[in-house]
Amino acid sequence: MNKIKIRALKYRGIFKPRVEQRDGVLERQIGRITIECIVGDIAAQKDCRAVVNAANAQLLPGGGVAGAIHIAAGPGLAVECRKWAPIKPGEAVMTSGHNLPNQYVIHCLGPIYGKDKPSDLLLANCYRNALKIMQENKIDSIAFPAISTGVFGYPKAEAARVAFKTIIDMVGQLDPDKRIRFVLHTKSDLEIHQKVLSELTA
Ligand code: AR6
Repeated sequence: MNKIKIRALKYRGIFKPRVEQRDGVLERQIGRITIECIVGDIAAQKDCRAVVNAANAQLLPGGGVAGAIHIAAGPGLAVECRKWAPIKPGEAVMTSGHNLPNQYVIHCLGPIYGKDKPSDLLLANCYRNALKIMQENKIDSIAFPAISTGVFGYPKAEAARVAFKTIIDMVGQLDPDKRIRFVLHTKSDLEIHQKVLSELTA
């Protein structure tokens, strides 16, 4: 959603960003959708119905997020993943959460920055497809990691901009009262995401 569209929605009273900042957590309300940014472990989000995996194409255990999720979920997750693999950059598929505290895992394959092109569109597809799955399955809360910003090398601020823009664009297609959380690995990643989200919704 571009600035003119946001201004028009603000004028019509649909888009009223409400900002709350507490204990380093940014919470932003867009319509009746809440976006939160926190520092934490993606595999320990007890209060989210679904958690997103920054997967590899084969949906196998890996490093980073994929390592944390598969370790916490147990071996049953890799077995269930076999029926969906391989997936392409930008795609998302859903499995159950196994031993994770979440009912579902949504696996997204982010683009390798500079190799899978156009990287921004492929990254946006990850967020769009994950939110479509969220909507279709009436999932009320979801936790995302910063897809592609680790091993896949996507610059963090650029990736955050793509992620938040995609979500803001989709707000009108989502049922109300959904909670979308970004779980960042470090305080500096949190600060980058907070800055970008604030700029996009100022
Ligand atoms: N919780 C939250 N964020 C994390 C965690 C965690 N436990 N661990 C890392 N991050 P990455 P990608 C951050 O590499 O770039 C895997 O090996 C990390 O600092 O997990 O999409 C897969 O098998 C970074 O900001 O995902 C794939 O082959 C972000 O999460 C490949 O890496 C994503 O880092 C996927 O690469």
